[in-house]
Order: sequence, then C-alpha cells, then structure tokens
Amino acid sequence: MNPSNTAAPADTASLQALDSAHHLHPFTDHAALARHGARVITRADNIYIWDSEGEKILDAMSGLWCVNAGYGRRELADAAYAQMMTLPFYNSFFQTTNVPALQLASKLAALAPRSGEHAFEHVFFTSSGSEANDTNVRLVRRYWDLLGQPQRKVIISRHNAYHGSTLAGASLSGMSAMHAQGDLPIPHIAHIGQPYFFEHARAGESEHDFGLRAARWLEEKILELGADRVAAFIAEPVQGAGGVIIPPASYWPEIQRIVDRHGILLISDEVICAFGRLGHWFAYEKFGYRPDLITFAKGVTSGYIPLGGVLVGGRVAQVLIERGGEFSHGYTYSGHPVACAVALANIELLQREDLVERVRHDVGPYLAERFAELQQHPLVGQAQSCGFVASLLLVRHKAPLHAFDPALAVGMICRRHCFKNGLIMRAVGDRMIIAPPLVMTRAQIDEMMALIRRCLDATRDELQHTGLLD
Ligand code: PXG
Repeated sequence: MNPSNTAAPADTASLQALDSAHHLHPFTDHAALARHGARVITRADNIYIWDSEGEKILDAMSGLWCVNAGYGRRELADAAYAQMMTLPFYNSFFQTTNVPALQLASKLAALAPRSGEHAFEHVFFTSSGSEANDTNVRLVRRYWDLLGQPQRKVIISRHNAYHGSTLAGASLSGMSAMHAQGDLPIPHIAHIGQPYFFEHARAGESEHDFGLRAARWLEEKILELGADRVAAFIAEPVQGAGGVIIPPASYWPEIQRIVDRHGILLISDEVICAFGRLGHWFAYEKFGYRPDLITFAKGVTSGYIPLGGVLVGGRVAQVLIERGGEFSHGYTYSGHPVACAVALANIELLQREDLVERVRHDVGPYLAERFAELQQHPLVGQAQSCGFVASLLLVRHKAPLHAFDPALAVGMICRRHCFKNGLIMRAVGDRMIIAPPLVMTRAQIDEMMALIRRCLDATRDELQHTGLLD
C-alpha cells in the first residue's frame, strides 16, 4: 500500500469540483453528476478499494470486469517498470516487432484450445475491446472480399449485446440508447433477440426449448437477409454489460449448427468472459462451440494497463496471409511492449496461483452455492451464476414472477444501498450483478454475501417504507 496516493479527506470537495469542471466521464449525465460529485477512488488492494474519504469498499465488480488478479500485484507493476526501462515503445508497422508482443502472441496461441480443425495461431493487438471489434469488422469484410464474395457484408449481433463504444463497436452493440445518438448503427449490421429466458420465454416453455428457439432467430435473420449476404455472427458467450444473461445449455450448440450450415464466420466476444472469468482461459471451451475470431481485452492484463486484441483462427488467418497482401489496418499501440509485458506477467500469475482452475473447481462452485441461497430472499426472483459472474433479478412478486415498474428504478435504489454499505455491485435495470476478482477466497465470498444481504434488506425496507412494496 502506498500512503502517498491517498487523498486527505479534506481534499474531496476540491477534487470533485476539479473533476466536474474538466473531466467528461463515459456514459454519464454530467449535469446530474455535478449535483453530487463523483466518488474519488484513491487506492486499492486485493479485492478492496478506498475512496478519498477513507471508506473501504469491497469491489465485487473487479473494477469493470477486469481486475482478475486482484489489486496491488507487485509482479505486474515490476513487469511494466522493467519493460519501460528496456523498451517503453516501438511500433510494429514497418517490418519490426518487439519481444513482449511476439511472446504474448505465442502464449495466447498456446492457451486457446483448437476450434474445430483450426488452431488460433495468430493474434492482432489493439488497446481495447472496442478497437478489437472494429478490427473484427475489417477482418471479416476483408476475408469475404478475398474469397470473391464482397456482397457478404452483414454482421448479425443481438439486442442488449455490448461490443464497445467506437462507431463499429456501438453499432454491433444492441443498446438502443447508444443507437439513438449519432445515426447508429452503421450500415450492414443487423440484430436478433437475446437468449434471455425471463424476458422472452413463452408460458410453459422449457429452458431447453427456449434456447433452441432463441438460436433459431439467427437462422430466420440469415434467411430473411439472404445467406449469401451474411458475413458473420458476433456474440458474447454470456452477456456481461447486458446484465449477466446466461444462455440455456441448448443455445450455443444450435448456434454452431446454424453458422456451419450457412458457412458464416462466428466471432466470440470474450472481452469479459476470457482469462478465467468463467473458469476457463477462453469461454467457448466451456460452451463447446468453435469460433473463427475471438475478441479479448480487460482480463488479459487484469486491467493494469490497456490491451485488447483478436485471436484469429486458421480459417481467416490462412486467407488473410496467403491471399491478402497488405492488410491496411492497425493502431500506434498495436503490440505495445509495456502492455504485452504486463499481460505476460499477468498470465504467469494466473497460472502460478492456479486462479482459472480455482474458479472452475473451488471458488466458482462455492460462489454458485452461496449465491443460490439468495433465491430465498423476498426481493430476489432469480439468482444465477456462471464461474465468477453472477446476477440477481429483483422482483415485485416471486411466484409468479412479476417485475417492478422500470420507472421505479429499483436497481438504482439497491445500488445506492451498496454504495452506502461498502460494496460495489452493478445495476442493469433490476438485475444486480457481480464479477469479483478471481483471487477472492471462500471467507471473502462469505463477507460479500453478508454485504449483499444487508443491501437487499435495506432496499426492501426502503421500498416498504415508501409504499412501493406490500
Ligand atoms: N466487448 C465486450 C463483451 C465488452 O464487455 C467491450 C467489448 C469493449 O471494450 P472496451 O475495452 O473498448 O471498453 C466490452 C466492454 C458495463 C461496461 O457497464 C462493460 C464494458 C465496458 C464499459 C462498461 O458493464 N465492457
């Protein structure tokens, strides 16, 4: 811990005023923020963060789904320092490379299981998940152009997906609030429904049948557009920002059947789900499908430094390399040596501490067991987890399930109680979600569960007092 980066409590108001005067935040209503001021986070260690008032907060969101190795890991800081002193930057454009970038590319190729007959032997580096998905759009279009099928342009995504905030990323995303600003989506992007049982299942429909029906929305869209116009399908293994939507087991195998049948490329956007988050290095392994391209970011460096990229499977790589000539795409920081050195140290750390396996066999199942107990809470209509992501659906009535009026913003009420009680949980509508650091111990899971219960009780009390709940 470094006390020098701790702001004195008295500084908070002036820090907030400076922030408000000059700093535009992502996805933020700045007029509203200016009224109460941003919470100033000053330091972190293990699974905890501290604010400028000295409050300790359990960070059940790993920063923003990314601090997989937990905070305060000296190995990662040392790797960055050593690399900055050796070679802080060099580009990979003009027939040059650097040691951390080539080592990380080969390490990632070794970690990713084969996809059908193809291995993932190649990696294109970016600095974020959004840039990686922009890269995917360019790769997919280039692939079909090179194969003499330039009319194959449409990429199909899903409503309530999140694939980033650049023009292509926001277009691939299925968030109506994003599309409402700035004439999005860009052309040649289509969306189908999400496999969200609670919202879309018919009365009496089993999860299995719903999963098949939701996957077949892809086939319907392909046929509607014309199969020879469709280039790719992109999806998150488990939707993250959309509220931790875990698809029924029947969903992914049926998606695989459909993309195979129509010959379209499959992009697995694993920005959240890879690097141990679901108990595997890559999540397609868990669900048993075979992507052609994999988007990664966040957990690759445990968020210590920006890095993202695309793992390119043999089907695309072969065409791009053997027939493509120059691929006119890239970023100044593609293969940034410091970011790649931190990623290598992070992967080594995850391996040394067996964190991926622990999520699969130990703390993941324990979290699932403890989380399922919340199903008994009067406000909780559904409690689900998958590896180290989990969600609670807050409902007005449990049997049959009745949602709250969205205008009540019950999720935000709950989030306010979390803030007050020293817990970071994210609200997506009335879904409360967590994605804790993978270093979380069983005792810390118990500590988190006690906090979650306290916040649920406080939310219920508030709803009862204000007459919003009987
Ligand atoms: N794909 C997925 C699946 C993501 O979750 C991105 C792409 C974009 O990555 P960058 O690095 O460009 O942000 C993401 C990012 C939230 C939230 O509110 C989630 C993300 C980003 C910001 C907020 O849960 N995921």
